[in-house]
Amino acid sequence: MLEILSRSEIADIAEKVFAGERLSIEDCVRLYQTRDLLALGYLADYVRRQRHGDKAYYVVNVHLNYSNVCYADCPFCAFGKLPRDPEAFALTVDEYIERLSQLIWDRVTEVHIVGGLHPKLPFDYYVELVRRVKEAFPNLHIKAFTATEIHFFSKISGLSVQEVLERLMEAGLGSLPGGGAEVLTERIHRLLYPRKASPKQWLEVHRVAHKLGLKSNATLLYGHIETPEEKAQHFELLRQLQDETGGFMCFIPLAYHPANTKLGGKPTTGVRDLREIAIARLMLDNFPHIKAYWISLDVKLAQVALSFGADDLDGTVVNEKIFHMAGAESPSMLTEDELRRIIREAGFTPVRRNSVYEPID
Ligand code: V47
Repeated sequence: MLEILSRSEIADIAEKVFAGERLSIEDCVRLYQTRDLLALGYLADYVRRQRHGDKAYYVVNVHLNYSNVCYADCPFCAFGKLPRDPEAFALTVDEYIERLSQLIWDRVTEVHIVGGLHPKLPFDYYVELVRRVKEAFPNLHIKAFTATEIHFFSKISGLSVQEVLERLMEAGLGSLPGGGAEVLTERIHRLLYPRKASPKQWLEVHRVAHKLGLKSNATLLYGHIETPEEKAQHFELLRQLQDETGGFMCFIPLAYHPANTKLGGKPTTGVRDLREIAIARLMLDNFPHIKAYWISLDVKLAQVALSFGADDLDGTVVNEKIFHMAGAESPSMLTEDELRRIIREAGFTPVRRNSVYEPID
């Protein structure tokens, strides 16, 4: 074993990683405690290279939110607004199509559509939204609605989660993004997102989606009040579901941004961000992709994260609101040339992908 690892306080975990053994919850907690960031990064990079060699993926995509109205009022969120808030908005389907038309150009292959839990919009609005986007842009992959929104649609429509997903898939839904998971424990649910889908309900939506053949992602919101043990439990639940269904494509650790939130607190630091990426790669041994979301990490750190276990940078993004409302200082978009340059300068080969990680051109 390399000297950097054999002298490290995580030498025994390194042995497990090299032997291809699954790490335990206790291992995970120790990885959160180790001061040996380079040993941790080396291990994550080792696993990443076994899976993906020197490839680093990106997608040419756009984000467009249909509404920021949300009755959930989560204290960590700066995006959601109560209906009476002067900044609250909800686009009609016509307005949505009009705005989307202004963002789309010939290389865009994906639109990422999410919004708040709107107390008044009927389920038919969401079906119509997907149907009209697909009609207007038949080649676009529609990655839309977190498991939290899907669970909410089931509540407002009286349909089962399966029926909700089937209707959206018929209309043109292509995959589910990974938001709304926050931290999948009862304590964090009670304290930070009590009005939204519980850990069990969030996991169940993904289980049903995977059964229907719909691929999805998963996230973790870190850097607030969560403990290492709670994050270890989060990984364990995701890993178990992935063993069962194989339907997750990608995991995205999301750094909490405190500006303009009720929860407040301090932004995360670079070491913590790199640690989260590396631990995700090591714990989620059955997830193909780990995303360094440059909107959340900022571009320079996302580039370094490619050497700490990440293999995907998301994409051009354009028009991001959730993180920028909460103080993110990253740009609002990157061009494809910029993404490729960042990847090349980090020593990796850029691979443009579609929404299900197939390489294009
Ligand atoms: O679920 C909300 C998070 C998520 C804040 O699937 C915050 O490819 C930080 O899930 N600071 C939505 N984070 C974003 C999301 C996502 C983004 C990019 C790609 C994908 C994907 C998924 O944003 C929410 C919540 O966990 N969030 N407020 C905040 N103040």
